[in-house]
Amino acid sequence: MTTITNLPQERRLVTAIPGPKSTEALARRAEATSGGLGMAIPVIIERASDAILLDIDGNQIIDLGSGIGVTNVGNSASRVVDRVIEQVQAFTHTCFTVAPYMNYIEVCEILNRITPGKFKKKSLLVNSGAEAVENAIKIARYYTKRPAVVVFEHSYHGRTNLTMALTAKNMPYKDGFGPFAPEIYRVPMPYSFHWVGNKATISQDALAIVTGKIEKEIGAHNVAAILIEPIQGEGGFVVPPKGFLPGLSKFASEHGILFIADEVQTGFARTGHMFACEEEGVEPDMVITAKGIAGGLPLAAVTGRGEVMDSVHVSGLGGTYGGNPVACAAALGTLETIEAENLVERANKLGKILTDSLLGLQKKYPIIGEVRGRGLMQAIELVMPGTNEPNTAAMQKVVKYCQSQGVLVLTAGTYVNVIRFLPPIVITQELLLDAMSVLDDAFGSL
Ligand code: PLZ
Repeated sequence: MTTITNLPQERRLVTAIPGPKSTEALARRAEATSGGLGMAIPVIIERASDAILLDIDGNQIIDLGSGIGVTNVGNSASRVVDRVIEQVQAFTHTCFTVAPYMNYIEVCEILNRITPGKFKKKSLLVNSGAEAVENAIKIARYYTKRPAVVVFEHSYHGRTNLTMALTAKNMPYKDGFGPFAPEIYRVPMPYSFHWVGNKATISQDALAIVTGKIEKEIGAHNVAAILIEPIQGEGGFVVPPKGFLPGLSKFASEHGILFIADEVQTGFARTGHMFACEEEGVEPDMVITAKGIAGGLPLAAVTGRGEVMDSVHVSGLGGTYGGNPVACAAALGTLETIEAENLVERANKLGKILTDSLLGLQKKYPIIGEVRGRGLMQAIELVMPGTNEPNTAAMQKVVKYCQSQGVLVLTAGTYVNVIRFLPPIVITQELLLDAMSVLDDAFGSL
């Protein structure tokens, strides 16, 4: 059914970046769109397939960002496109809470089955990661009848009022946008690269600090939920030390606190598991998903214990577009692709190649302070050699160089010194290695 012709999976530059057509179009962008919007690469995209973005000047750019961890199955993946076309021709919208339809139910059935946790689960579909986080907190407060929510340093959960409060970093997310929602308590995150204590005992030490704060400063009986990203995304791909998440989840269940995993960036095969919590067998009471769920169409979900998800009164949850049928069709195509193309396994296999490349670069270039992450969610943190002091200037130069050579990489990090790699999981090995050789040249050019 698909009529699109896929782009050859190769990097090709025919103009400078940005080329003349993009330059002209970007002037219109500046004139027409809010100045509050950022831009990672200064080009205008005409089409894309798998891991290649084609700009309006004819440049083919390697995508190592997947639109921030969204197009895990590749851009315009054929199963997604086919199902979307079919759905859009059938009907585009009824509102699930007005007149329900099957693919919303099917997506929920799959989420209930594939998210971690061997217990009865139910799901709610919404439009964005932030909206899913908002709903998870609403439901957790309703179920527990408690007000407080515990979140972590370096966390990112969204840009709405509640999720800004949950997000750690001031600039650019929060500065000037307050006042923020109350009853949010931030606790330390075991970020080993910057941990000042003993790194050998970081997991136990951090757990002791976090649980101590919850008991002494908040009162565990006041806490509705502990909300955490199993690998922090925007914060700089901070991987919690082994034992931390299981310890936290155990503490939560001992105190009637719901353990909520924000798998918005880590979900859907990204880290070499379907969900990052699986790495240590953690079974959250609620899992929040978005991004990779629907191959680029706006969809997000809250999946949780049946009794928690059912505790809310009828019509207490909803929204006009949540679980839109076209987005649900895309999700079914996405989930089918992940399974059919063994993308969990592929994220592991390519992840090893990525780790090897990055560790190789670290040996050559001492400004790479740390290589971390799992599967195809990995990052390098740039420092002043021999220290853990952030090197933002080097990060900016490397990113700019990569762009000029047709490689799109994203940045991250509380200290603005992390380059992250989130390629589509379907990226070819050749393309990934080509991008790594450009990255090598970028460091060489410093
Ligand atoms: N939770 C863990 O990573 C979105 C933000 C991009 P939305 N991260 C990308 C930007 O600059 O706005 C994210 C996330 C985690 C929640 C969210 C929020 O998801 O779909 O962007 O609302």
